[in-house]
Amino acid sequence: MEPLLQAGGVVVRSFLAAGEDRALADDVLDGLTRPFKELPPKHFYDARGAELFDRITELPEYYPTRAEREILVAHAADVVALTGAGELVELGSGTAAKTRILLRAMHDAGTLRRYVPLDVTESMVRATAGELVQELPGLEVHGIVGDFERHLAEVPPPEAGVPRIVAFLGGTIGNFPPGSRRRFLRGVRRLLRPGVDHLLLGTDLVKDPAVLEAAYDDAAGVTAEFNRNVLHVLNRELGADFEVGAFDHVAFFDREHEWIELRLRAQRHMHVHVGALALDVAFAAREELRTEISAKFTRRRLDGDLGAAGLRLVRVLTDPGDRFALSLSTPRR
Ligand code: AVJ
Repeated sequence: MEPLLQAGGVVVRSFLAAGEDRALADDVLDGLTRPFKELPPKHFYDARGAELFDRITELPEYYPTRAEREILVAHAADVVALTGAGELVELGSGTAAKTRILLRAMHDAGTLRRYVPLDVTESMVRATAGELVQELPGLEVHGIVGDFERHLAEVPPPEAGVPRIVAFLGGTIGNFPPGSRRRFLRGVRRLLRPGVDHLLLGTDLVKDPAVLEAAYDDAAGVTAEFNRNVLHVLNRELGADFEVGAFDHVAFFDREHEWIELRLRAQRHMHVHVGALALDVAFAAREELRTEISAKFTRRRLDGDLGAAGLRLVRVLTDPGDRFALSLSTPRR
């Protein structure tokens, strides 16, 4: 893949190509032909889905984004002092709204060298890169347009003598089912040098189920729209004929697994045709399709998952309300 050079310290490389339609098609074929239907949450995020998610982060009920930002505002300087970081690699960087707080702290500490955002949305990687090199003179941005589940190996090697932080914020780690979560963390660990680099991980915390459920079933119905949006994606990208309004939004906290589940429940018996897959799918009345799990963490779960990936917890930072945690960990030698 040829690097696409822009002015002023920015390189953006794209690793997404025609293969993406294939990935969606495979996920849909796998997910809709099993007895318990399921779609992976990454397909929520077309342009409309990304905009709906942005609106979710502003909802009164959806506290994680605000809680994580509070932690960063209070502790970014400590994180930089503890790690000495000169490079920030961010997985799923999006608009990099919260990342700016960290980059600014690195700049203020005089350590800032390079920012490596990795995101599936090329326009966001480019826009963010352009803005940041303006805001932070001397910053190099090496953007990667890719999927953090498949393209971790495309992250450039660290520079000698420049400590790195790999940040995975927002609680997105909670979208992985338990087994793949640990596998993913092992992949992340390979980006880190023992004794030098750190993972900065955002995790939502277990709390009163009523608070959790409200965060995923807001009064304004934005999360319901976000959830149903995945059916619009399938209609458009795969020529499916989902009657989107005939699916109800369902959100509940599974106390045994300690995760939030989003589902779409068919209002009645239905047949759906997926043109691109020549696939017919039947939904029974009230049958549910799982669209997301969002795991909530305890200190124990965090320790367990990081430990299983060969990482050792260095610090756990929380907001004053103990709703969300940002943790720093480093490879065990
Ligand atoms: C972006 C995965 C962190 O799980 O809270 C928000 C996505 N889904 N409301 C989350 C989401 C419904 C969000 N993450």
